[in-house]
Amino acid sequence: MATTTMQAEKWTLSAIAELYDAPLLDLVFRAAEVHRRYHDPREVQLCTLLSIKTGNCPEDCAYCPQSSRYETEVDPGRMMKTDEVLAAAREAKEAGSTRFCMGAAWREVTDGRAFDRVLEIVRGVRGLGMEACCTLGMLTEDQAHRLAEAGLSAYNHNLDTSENFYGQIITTRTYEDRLRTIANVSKAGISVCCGGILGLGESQLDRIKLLHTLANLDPQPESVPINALVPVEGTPLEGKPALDTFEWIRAIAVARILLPRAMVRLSAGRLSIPREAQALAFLAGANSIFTGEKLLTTPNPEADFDRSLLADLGLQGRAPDKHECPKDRHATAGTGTVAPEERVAAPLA
Ligand code: SAM
Ligand code: DTB
Ligand code: SF4
Repeated sequence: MATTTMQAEKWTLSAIAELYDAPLLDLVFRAAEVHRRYHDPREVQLCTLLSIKTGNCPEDCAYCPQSSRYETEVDPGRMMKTDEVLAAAREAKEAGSTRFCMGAAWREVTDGRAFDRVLEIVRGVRGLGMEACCTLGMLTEDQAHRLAEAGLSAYNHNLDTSENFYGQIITTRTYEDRLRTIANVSKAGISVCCGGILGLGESQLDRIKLLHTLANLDPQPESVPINALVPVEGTPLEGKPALDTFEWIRAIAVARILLPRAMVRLSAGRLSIPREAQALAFLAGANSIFTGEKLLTTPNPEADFDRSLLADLGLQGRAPDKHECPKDRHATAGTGTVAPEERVAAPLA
């Protein structure tokens, strides 16, 4: 495993396993306490995803409908034009999103026209006053610096699962490759968005190990997307049984306790999770959702569902001028979250 991004162990595997195995409601209660200490519990950040280059990806990620190795209904497309992307970003902003996340089905970024266009798009999204996040595959240090110069707020690159289980899901790149890109993003001063997927067929220990790796990254990711597998026809994981919703809540609660300052984002899979379970996820410390009818290629809850969910729970979308993303903080000094205590929460007694 790459050592550059690992810090002296802050959380041991056994302490995390103890947390993970606690009675569910004790765990949620503890996570809610941490959440309220570090964040405004009424606030949920709304994010919008856009696939700026869809399909034909050479990688073999077993969950992904965009891999060229699987026959799925995804229609591969050319890279979107800058104006088209910025029009979508404007629309997302009008619908209340404060973070615009752009995905490209690439193994890695290649220097040249496509990357130059990404830089132009990033400048455009930042010019709209939104946080800009990209997920473009592997990045070199130089490419990360160029994205930082263009004003990129955050880069999403997930570890997806434990190092042990990783080889059963992806064979075309290694965990080490993933960690190297994350280190390059950090070194360039861009916020790291790094999380995983639950429901791939991994064990509970794999989930604990993933959370252990995330918690001990140095610096810790500022954003942690928790995806529940969306099983897509044609992919090797099409028949996977649905994830147990309480396992989803457990992972969210543990992520909140281990990474108290991070935004914990409910990402893929919300469409098949009942609203009451989503409410419990907010109590357990989730504080961001992806809105809009589509994620990258798969469907997402409708705007009305999300509007009434937040209204019924007394939650509000984050205000457009409030920048929590550390990279963007200088833009609105004085709008920080509830003053956090420096100490890291201790494991459950
Ligand atoms: N190609 C880039 C990469 O892999 O880094 C970016 C795009 S990729 C779609 C971003 C993340 O979406 C993946 O790391 C994975 O966690 C998540 N994802 C993709 N397909 C999914 C699915 N069917 N269900 C749940 N999450 C999924
Ligand atoms: C992340 O962890 N989840 C988002 C975002 N980062 C890029 C993507 C979810 C994709 C779900 C499958 C699809 O819609 O293609
Ligand atoms: Fe390609 Fe990313 Fe999908 Fe893997 S997850 S197949 S790298 S688009």
